[in-house]
Amino acid sequence: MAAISREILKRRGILPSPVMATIGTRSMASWFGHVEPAAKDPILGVTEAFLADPSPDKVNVGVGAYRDDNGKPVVLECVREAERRIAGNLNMEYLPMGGSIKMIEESLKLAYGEDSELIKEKRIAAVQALSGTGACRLFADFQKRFLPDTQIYIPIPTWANHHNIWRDACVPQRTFRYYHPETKGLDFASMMDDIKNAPNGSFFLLHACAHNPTGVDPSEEQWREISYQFKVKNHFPFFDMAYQGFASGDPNRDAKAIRIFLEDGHLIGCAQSYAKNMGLYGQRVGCLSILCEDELQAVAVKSQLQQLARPMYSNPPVHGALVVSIILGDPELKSLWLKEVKGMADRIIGMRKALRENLEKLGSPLSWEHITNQIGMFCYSGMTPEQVDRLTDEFHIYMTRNGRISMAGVTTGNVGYLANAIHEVTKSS
Ligand code: KET
Repeated sequence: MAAISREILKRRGILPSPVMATIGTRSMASWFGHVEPAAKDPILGVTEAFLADPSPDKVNVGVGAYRDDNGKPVVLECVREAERRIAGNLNMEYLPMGGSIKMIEESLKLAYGEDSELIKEKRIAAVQALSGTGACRLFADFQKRFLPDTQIYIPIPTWANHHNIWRDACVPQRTFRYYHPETKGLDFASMMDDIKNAPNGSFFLLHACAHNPTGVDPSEEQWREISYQFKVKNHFPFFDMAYQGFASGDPNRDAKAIRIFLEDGHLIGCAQSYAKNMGLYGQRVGCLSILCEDELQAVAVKSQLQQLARPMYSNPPVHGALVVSIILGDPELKSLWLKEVKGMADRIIGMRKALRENLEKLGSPLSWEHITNQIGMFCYSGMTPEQVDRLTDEFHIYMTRNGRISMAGVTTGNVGYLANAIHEVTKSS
């Protein structure tokens, strides 16, 4: 009886009220009997599988987390120094609902430009967010609450979690074309068509730089054309900027797409994350900003963002915000940070060259030019899910099934092994 009603309810998509189940002589309510295990996360699930593998040869190029050339996680020197300054000196009281004012100020300078008039005019509503994910989610919730009839256009492909974020915020999703599998580059013409064909006033999710997973970004000229077309269509651009500094090694240059849109007078939204560029992954520190028409509007929007945060997590965590504001607020620490970001970006660029060279030396019949053409943390290799499965099963190499290689996990020590394995699974394709 319990099994039948559970089945029916499941088919109708209704959650069952407690179902009576009999265990031995006891009768008890089964509150959670209908809960099926969730599908594994396509990115974080890879780390779980990697950790469970006892092989000494194993390599993790799944999650986008930077490693040094010994394959070890990195804490930046500027972060260590900021932590020394925090320890024993600063209190850990609640931050305001919108987070650290200082951290927000510094974040806006990074995204909108050191001397931005928009900052001076106080036109930007901004709150500290739970890293990039939290910033996207807060924006999606804001969109649902205040623009309930809008949809979000998401590039294909994109970071898998974008789909989850806007789904859970109950914002309908549409897609736009972005990547060309044959050229392994940007499908600019199709992207422009989709932008033109979307209803006027649509919301678009754009990766500000270092597109994940493809490593393919529009050129400056193409961004200008995109911005122009957004103007014509009155679309709203929401920039996810999770990799500022990781594309070129220079955070200012990596903000170019945003600056082009600002020059053209758009209102924009922007999610910033310090996970990658400051290595603050687990600290969950980021910023959501929305550029408004004037200060009055910005005050209202910020108050509503805070209102969204309050019942969810009340206020954001303090430690990462202190680290970020100390680093960005101190000219010496800031220049150390800039040097360290550049160092990370350069090591990745070096590994791109090494991986490509190794594959070419092995006599691979395929072209691997895209490894060095793509930028940011990832190489979208073009390998099929079956080839990736073989890499994992036969070589203990862990990566997402879409063929994405996190170049941040490639080292001088493992690049030869990785190239050899890739060659083995692709040479007959
Ligand atoms: N946006 C993009 C495009 C992105 O790749 C990530 C993380 C985030 C936002 C969120 O990062 P956060 O840690 O919330 O600031 N991407 C890597 C990690 C993950 O999947 O969570 C990844 O793609 O491996």
